[in-house]
Amino acid sequence: MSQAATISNQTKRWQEMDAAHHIHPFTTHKDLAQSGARVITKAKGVYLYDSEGKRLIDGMAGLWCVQVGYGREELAEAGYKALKELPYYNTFFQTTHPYVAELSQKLADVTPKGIERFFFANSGSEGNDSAIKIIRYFWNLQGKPDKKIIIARNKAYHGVTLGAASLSGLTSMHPQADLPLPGFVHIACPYWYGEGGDMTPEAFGLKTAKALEEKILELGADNVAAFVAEPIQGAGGLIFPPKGYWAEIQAICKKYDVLLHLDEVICGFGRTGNWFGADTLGIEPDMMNMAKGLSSGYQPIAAVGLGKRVGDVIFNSDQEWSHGFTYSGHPVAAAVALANIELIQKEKLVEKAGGEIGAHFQKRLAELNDHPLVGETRGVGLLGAIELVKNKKTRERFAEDMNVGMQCRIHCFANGLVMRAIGDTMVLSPPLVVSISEIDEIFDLARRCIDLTARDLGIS
Ligand code: PXG
Repeated sequence: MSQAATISNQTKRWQEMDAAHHIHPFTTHKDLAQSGARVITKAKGVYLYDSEGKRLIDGMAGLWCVQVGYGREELAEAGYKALKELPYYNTFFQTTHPYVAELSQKLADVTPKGIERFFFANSGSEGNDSAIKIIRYFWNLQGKPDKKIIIARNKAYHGVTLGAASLSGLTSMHPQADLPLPGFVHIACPYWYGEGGDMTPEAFGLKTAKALEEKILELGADNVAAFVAEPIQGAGGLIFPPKGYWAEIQAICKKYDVLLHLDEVICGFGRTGNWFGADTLGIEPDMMNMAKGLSSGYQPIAAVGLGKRVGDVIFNSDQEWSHGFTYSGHPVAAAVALANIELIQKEKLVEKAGGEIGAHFQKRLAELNDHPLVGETRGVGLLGAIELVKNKKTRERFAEDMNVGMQCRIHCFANGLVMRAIGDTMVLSPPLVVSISEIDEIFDLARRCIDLTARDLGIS
């Protein structure tokens, strides 16, 4: 992403300050210092603008989060009003405020049936860490203190705090901090395209679901507290569970009295064409985690939703629950989240993602299957993945060190499209406000960039 000699002095100054003093998430800083960070200065609708005035169409809604698009007055005004009226107060010590009370009620309305009570945190990671503590506390209150092991999946992404990173199954995250912590184990995920071999997707899905039962039996059901999973795995490569997978997983959880905690951080708030991934996939979780689309990324806020079983035990306890953040249910974040959900409802963004807009996105995505570099596309609603492969028939991959996905991503940036590369899987997750013509622009650019990648590789 070299921006070389022509960049302005202002951009250079920002890049220098940044290189000298800013530690970026998930970044190789040596490489960044050489190339200089791209400086994004403003955004509107589905478009980003950098400090050099270059326009990019944001095929990723930021980091899978800007459901309502950029620059929405309604959210800015809701935040401004709260900043003026109640810029801060906490929800500790028997206190509340209108913003968090109304947001809790709204979440009870839009989340799957049975999810009734909400704890607020400031990020998806904190939400999952809070969920882990809730799970442990629940079993302690139930008089089953041995029921503590949490099972998650390979390639899962649940965040970066010690607990959330321990849940995560992206193993590259673990060694730097000596993770996972004790008590977290991982099983196979239903990544049929990459790991399913000769099996049908359904048979492979069933096999990977049965891996949960095998692990529970190996550990002893009396020691297993919960299974934690994203409805559709996001940052691990957009992995869609084959038909039957979730039904089997839920039956296993019930059979062995293992709680099901669903991580809806990416799938929530319309992304899959329904309010939640649980709705799209027919999942009835005991509890769930939300962030990202909850505020469309306009404010840092997350929520852990509890169903009756877990919620009742904690609510009916005589003990104080010893957990909470200074900013749990922050008034400004809560006001913006509430305005965001109201806007999603008013503009029928969930219905659009599940209807005409989502259908057009999926049609354009599927058209890429004719490309010689594309092994498979998969998607639902406004989520889409494009697997770049060496051999379409055998599903053979390019060598990892060829960084084909990264090459494609570089072409995307150069051509004005933000498309994420997860290994050699290209991912799209645009704002839910995306129009038909903007979807066309995204896919026209995506095809051009995949063409350019194929040309680099000498494939036609
Ligand atoms: N759960 C899921 C399912 C996520 O996708 C988190 C938890 C953690 O949320 P916070 O707010 O703590 O980041 C996430 C976050 C990527 C990417 O490039 C994905 C995430 C975050 C950053 C980058 O795919 N997902």
